[in-house]
Amino acid sequence: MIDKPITIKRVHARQILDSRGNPTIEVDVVTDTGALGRAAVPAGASKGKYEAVELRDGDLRNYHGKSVLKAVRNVNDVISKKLLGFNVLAQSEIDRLLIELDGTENKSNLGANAILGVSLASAHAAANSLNVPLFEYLRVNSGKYILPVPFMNIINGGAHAGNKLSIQEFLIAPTGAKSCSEAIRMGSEVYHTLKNILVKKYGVTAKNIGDEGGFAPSMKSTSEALEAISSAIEESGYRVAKDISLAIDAAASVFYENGYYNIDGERFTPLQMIDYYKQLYKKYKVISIEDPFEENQFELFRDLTRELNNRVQIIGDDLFTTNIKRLTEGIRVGAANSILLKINQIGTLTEAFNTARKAFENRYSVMVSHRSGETEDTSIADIAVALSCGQIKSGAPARSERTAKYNQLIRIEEQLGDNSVYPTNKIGLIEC
Ligand code: 2PG
Ligand code: MG
Repeated sequence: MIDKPITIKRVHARQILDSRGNPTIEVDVVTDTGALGRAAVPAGASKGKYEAVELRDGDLRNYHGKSVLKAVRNVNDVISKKLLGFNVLAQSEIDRLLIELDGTENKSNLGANAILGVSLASAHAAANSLNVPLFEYLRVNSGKYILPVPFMNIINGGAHAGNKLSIQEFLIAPTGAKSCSEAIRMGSEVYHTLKNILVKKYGVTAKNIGDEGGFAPSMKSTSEALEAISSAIEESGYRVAKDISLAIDAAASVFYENGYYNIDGERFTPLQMIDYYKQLYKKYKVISIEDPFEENQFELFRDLTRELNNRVQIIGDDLFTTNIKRLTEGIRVGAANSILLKINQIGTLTEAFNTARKAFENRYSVMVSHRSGETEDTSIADIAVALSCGQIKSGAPARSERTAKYNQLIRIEEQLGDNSVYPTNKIGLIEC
């Protein structure tokens, strides 16, 4: 379809702030036709051990050691020289060049943050130069687009909040909605009802929120959080598990220590943890469980997936870190049945898309995800639509860095009209 290359004329990085007020990198790529692509890179708090390296300067006089000026220089002095004149439409070649230039397995040389900024800004520049939306430029299938079910994180715990909840994220997924925008409306209604419930029970400080916009009340247990959310769903006029499903991200590496899981003041063996999750399914119909175990315990992920008989989506986040090698190992073992896709865990768009393809081929579902440190960049909304993976998590339906992605989905849905479907009553490969 495209015969004439459009070349890269300028690549420029700068340091900006993310949603936690920490520095991060933003990259501009400009083509010879004058198209601009811009991308900003997010950052995690509960990072997986196997993620590609996010380069930070470590100079304590500069943003408490968190500045990313070296990554910025790597783009402006090293990467940009190689990319000038390159065909912006050749995404996989751009990404290959970035990987080769870095030369390490974990992108520790140039920094995965520098590399992702360029990779993603190039895709934006390409899409803009062709005058098509990013989701169309990156799409992997033909036919109608599948819009994602939004998984909204409305109670924050773990590394994202200052309360005693061990589980990091309590999410709602409006599976009974008929469209993405209706799902967002349902989620927002429940969020506000939840606020009232929490304030009544825990006092006005329960309005305080965590890193992803969810409330961070001084709760002490998982069941307390799930009860409050279930009440909020019902008080908003919806049915738990029918209209709106519950989900969690345990981020269990954070509370794992020497063979035990320290959860909500108790000390559980791995077998007790399996039982614990089975109870959550039984009692609250939790439909999706992310990182139920520590990031090296493939066998436990396998056991839980089997025990729940694939009725629950078991997602590997820190387990897989969007890395095709780790996903391949998971597939071999039968660990989990779903993967969280975070482009900055691996560093280039091409690698992340290859990982997603590998998942689809092996009947693993894919959920595209934000990070706890975000920016106004909305690329993940387009990426979820481009992959037609049917699921996204972008935090609460509140705070601009979170709602920016949901708002972009509303726009995309409007733009696509009949050319898209919302997967009503479906979470990845699971009917619900
Ligand atoms: C997660 C993410 C995003 P972080 O664990 O799934 O919600 O958190 O970005 O802190 O790793
Ligand atoms: Mg996670």
